[in-house]
Amino acid sequence: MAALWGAWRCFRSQPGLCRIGRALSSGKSEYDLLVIGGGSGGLACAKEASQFGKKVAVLDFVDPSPKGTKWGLGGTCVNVGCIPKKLMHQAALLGGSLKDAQRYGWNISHPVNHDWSTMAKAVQNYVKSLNWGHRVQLQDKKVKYFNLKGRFVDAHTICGLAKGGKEILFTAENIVLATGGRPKYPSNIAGAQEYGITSDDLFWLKKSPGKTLVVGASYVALECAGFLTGLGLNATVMRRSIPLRGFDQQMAAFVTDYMEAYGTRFLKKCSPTKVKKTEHGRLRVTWKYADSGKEKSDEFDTVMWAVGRAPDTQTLNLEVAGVKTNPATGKIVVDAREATSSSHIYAIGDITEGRPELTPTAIAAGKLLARRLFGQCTDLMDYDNVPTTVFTPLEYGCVGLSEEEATGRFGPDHIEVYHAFYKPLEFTVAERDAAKCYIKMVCSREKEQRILGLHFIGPNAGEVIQGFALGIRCGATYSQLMKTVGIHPTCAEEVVKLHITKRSGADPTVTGC
Ligand code: FAD
Ligand code: NA7
Repeated sequence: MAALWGAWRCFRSQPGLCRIGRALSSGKSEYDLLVIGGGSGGLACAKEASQFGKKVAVLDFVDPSPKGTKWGLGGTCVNVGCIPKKLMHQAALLGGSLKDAQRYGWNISHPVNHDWSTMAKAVQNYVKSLNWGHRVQLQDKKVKYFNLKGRFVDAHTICGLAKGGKEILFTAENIVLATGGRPKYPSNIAGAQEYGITSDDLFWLKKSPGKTLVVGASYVALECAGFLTGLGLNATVMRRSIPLRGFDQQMAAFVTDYMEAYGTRFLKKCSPTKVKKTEHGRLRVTWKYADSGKEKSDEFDTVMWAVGRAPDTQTLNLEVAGVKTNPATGKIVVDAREATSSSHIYAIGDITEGRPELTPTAIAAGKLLARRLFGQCTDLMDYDNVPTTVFTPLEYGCVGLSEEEATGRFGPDHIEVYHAFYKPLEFTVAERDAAKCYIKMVCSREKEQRILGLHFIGPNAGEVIQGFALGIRCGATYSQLMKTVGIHPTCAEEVVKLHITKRSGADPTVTGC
């Protein structure tokens, strides 16, 4: 049997010839599970499936960015997302800590400079170690890894294309699509792709990006502009509408107000119209204001587009497998079991319609899917109350509904919003500005006041929100929270002390212990 399937696998030198092997596709599939995409979701699903003694393979392939940046196994989060982003955010925070340190008595000789190349090399080396770690884990768990770009030949057959053009055919009983997404470039702006970069490139730059324009205002844009500013670079955010669409807008305004007060320049209600290279090798960007129609321009060293991400579904040849996508987004339509319109083909993570684009949700969905497929498990992924954090200079963490969502869903008379402006103790001696350190908790107004959403701006926001997310998942109420003893002195204790309602109009500034 093994010999038969060895013969079945065709190894060819010309792309497109995979189709020839199709006649052999009767009989048992080679793999119990084949995963296309070795990122957060795909790797988690493959490793989990292998625990059930199943024969599992993962195909992962990274197309270089238009600027030629490429990376290894692990997907977006590891290579061009969460990990390098958080490390560069940390590098920026350390700059702030150096300033604080002097107030705390440390003698720091001046001038203090940041060296991009040193940081980038250290971050990139760490990412490479993670690439290696993923390969080792797959090997340990007996998951076969192929550095191939997958596409459907038919509903049970995948053709994997190697860098050099060679192809391998695979058959599988179950197929999981986890190919994630890639940053978009705007299509109608002259010079956008020729001269601009995206987050796929930023983290792999060997030299400092210098004066940078970041176009877009969602969390990728703000986080990147935030750490560039924190590293001492001149960073501008160009936004055409609201910041952090989808997040609580009062919190979003505090996040961007703080960034603006601490050095990030914001160009508002405008969009770029062209990018040109100057004779000195800089980039001249022209933009237009939506209200007045006036045009302005400025020179930058780097232009980074953070104008959204597109799911990597176009080259999968989904039609032959009967997998439906939403034509408006290109994302794969899945049901609560992550099943696509083709019953043995599943999709998880960023390529799926209507799911949060976050690593922990992709991982959890992948693991649960594997357990449902091969274990006795029937649990479905619950995408409600997923906590997240925006790693801007002043971090913003949240879980549950925004004030707007809660108001829209239940009506203003049926929700109670508790809030507080507080001062982190660390900020006092350091004489830091805490004007935007703010907590908001949205509760139902019924007797026990179930907590619907929690929003926190301040240091270590992710660490603060993570624990409360458990409470909210378990249906915590305001009265239970009030019985929770705080940990003193911390920022998180301010959550369990919230007592001023927005409705009261009282000053929510915390004074004293
Ligand atoms: P991915 O991790 O993108 O993996 C998909 C893999 O499939 C890639 O390796 C891709 O090259 C490969 N592939 C694509 N097509 C094929 C094919 N045809 N054949 C074989 N392989 C293929 N999330 C958080 O939770 N926290 C954060 O702080 C955070 N920060 C982020 C910062 C940035 C700048 C970005 C861009 C994203 C961030 N995210 C964050 C989101 C997170 O990275 C994604 O939600 C997550 O990586 C999605 O996982 P996935 O498995 O769906 O896909
Ligand atoms: P998002 O979340 O889709 O946001 C895109 C941002 O870019 C948003 O602020 C848009 O403004 C703006 N945008 C979109 N097109 C343009 C053009 N043409 N010109 C100017 N501004 C534009 O994308 P991200 O890449 O930041 O993040 C995607 C996901 O990746 C995110 O959920 C993370 O999980 C990781 P708008 O609000 O539409 O006016």
